[in-house]
Amino acid sequence: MLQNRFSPSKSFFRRLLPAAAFALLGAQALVAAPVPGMTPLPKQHPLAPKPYGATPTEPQVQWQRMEFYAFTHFGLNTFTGREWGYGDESESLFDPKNFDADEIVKTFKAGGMTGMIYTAKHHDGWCSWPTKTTEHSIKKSPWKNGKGDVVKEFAAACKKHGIKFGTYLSPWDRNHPEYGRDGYIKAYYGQIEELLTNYGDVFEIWFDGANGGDGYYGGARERRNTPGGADKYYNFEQIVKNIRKMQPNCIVWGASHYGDARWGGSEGGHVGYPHWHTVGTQNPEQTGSAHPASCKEKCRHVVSAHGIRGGDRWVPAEGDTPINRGGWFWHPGTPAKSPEQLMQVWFDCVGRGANLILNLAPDKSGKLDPKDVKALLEFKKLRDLLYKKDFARGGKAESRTVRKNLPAAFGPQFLTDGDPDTYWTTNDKTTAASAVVTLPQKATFDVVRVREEIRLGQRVDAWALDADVGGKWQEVVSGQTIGVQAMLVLPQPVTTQRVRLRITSAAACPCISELSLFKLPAGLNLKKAEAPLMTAGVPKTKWKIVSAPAGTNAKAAIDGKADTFWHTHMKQELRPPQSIVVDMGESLKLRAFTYLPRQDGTFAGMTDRYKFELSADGKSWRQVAEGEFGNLRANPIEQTIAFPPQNARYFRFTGTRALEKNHVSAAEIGVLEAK
Ligand code: FUL
Repeated sequence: MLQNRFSPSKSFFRRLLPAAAFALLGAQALVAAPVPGMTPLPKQHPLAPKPYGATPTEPQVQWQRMEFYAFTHFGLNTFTGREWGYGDESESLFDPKNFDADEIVKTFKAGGMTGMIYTAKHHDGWCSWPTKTTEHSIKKSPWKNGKGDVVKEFAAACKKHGIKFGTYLSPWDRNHPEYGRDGYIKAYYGQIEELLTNYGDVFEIWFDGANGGDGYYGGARERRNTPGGADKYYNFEQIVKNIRKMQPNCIVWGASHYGDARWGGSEGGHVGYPHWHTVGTQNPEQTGSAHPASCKEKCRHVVSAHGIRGGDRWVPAEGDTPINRGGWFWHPGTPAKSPEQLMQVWFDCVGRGANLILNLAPDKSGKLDPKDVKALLEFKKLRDLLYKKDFARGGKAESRTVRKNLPAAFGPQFLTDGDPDTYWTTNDKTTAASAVVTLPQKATFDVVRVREEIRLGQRVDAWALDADVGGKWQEVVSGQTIGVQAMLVLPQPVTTQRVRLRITSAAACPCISELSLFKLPAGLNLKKAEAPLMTAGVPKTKWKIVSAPAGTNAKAAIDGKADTFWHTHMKQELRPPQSIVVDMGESLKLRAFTYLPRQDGTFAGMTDRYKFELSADGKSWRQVAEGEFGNLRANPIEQTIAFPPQNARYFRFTGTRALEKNHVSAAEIGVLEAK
């Protein structure tokens, strides 16, 4: 059959004949220039529509098809229970007695993941491979007598099990004495080079946007920034050029707008809808990476989540989230997200055209948490059930609107052939069109998935699906953007044998590669939003506020409700430090306290540095913990801070610094008893 694509895998001729011979046969003979190490994508038909706006590179197209892979946070934080190490942690902490990269990667594969990204270095600066660039590395750790290399073991396991390996190398380094100066840049470039030249193919490298702040910095213990901004300090433009030479297929995540992939705008995994794969590089407010004074954090989040319609650069989103509700690194006893919630994330991420990177973190022994593994495998089962049958596949598709009257090349039959490289398209001036699909059998479905041929750009603004119900067309769902895919859940299941896809608005003639219909697994209840995790600690029934700044709603910090919060911004801001003192009504042996940041999506007064004190009588106090809640801005989840078990009747929580503005807030403060 003549097609608008040339399919190397399907064509036996391709192996036998040179391209010129195909031209004579009249098929789409031209083979795309192969990208080293990648199966080439078919070349476009000579009469295909011209690309609209920004388009993906070939590695981006291949990457956007990976859909789902693992994130693995594993390092010194695993042993300290922190989310952001300060940089002064001892290398001797890293000793995971039962670490087995093979077993972990096998689990990822069993979970349907197509790759993994390992945090080779997190913000604490500890390198999990024997780098030449710093002494703060695995060489000084007792694991394997300092001869170990976690990067090497993960890379080898991925190769063995046939999934792709990627890495995360934090630009912010809270250990390095030269951080914030030129000396660090040299070391950092060296680290990139080591990771990209010594471990085989790396499909993606992450340049995290968390940058600058206080840290150990070789003993200076001070606050350091990135002079001139992160872009300038690291020179991401240069970094990306270097990477292209070392690994041309490697997807660069972040790196300002020089990279190939962007953050999805939340650490809940979901991305925005409508969802554009493009961003604007000409206006700092449209890059989704920088946050200049004019573009506050919110603007960054919105652009990351939604992209920019008609943006000049293809920088698709990746939604990231930990499977465990305790954070990115392993924390004892914290629960996993439910498979139902993971399914909702799937729809709100992959179903909007983004890739999903789901974190599973090994514990201190080096093993994945069984709760996380169970959730991953149940999540896989649900996806298998969802995708078990595409009711549209093989259906007969018809349309009056076919490009150049060449149905063999551009007809709607490609909608149901299961091949993402073939597509139905129209004449250039047509921006609204419809196609009717008669399903092989009458079917009941409640999920529709549509895909655009993204190599020609992202074109569609609006579409709808109609079902033939008793001989009449009835709209059952409508969507906005499509891109790589748009997968929507219908308000209720529909039974029919005929559907009509209507593209109602597009910036250029639509190029639609697939239409699929699925049925949600029986009994599945998608969970829109899960209540924030609040550990059931000591019951608060006997608790009384002893003191708090006058006029502040201190009770909101101990009312057991996540949606109310105490804050010290009354008529004017009460600058930190600000404290709250609680009488628990009895003496208890305590081992930890919990802090739930405000959950209303804003950062004013969100406390990222704290002090925690205990007292038997409410008069004499001893400090049991002091420090930082890491990563609150991107992931404002409950924080659990452990301290040596001890008796107390009173506690005093003090917020000593706020993320934004100048006051202190808390949605909830709790304590955990020692057994
Ligand atoms: C964030 C980091 O600050 C977190 O610790 C984590 O690594 C997450 C994936 O990215 O920006």
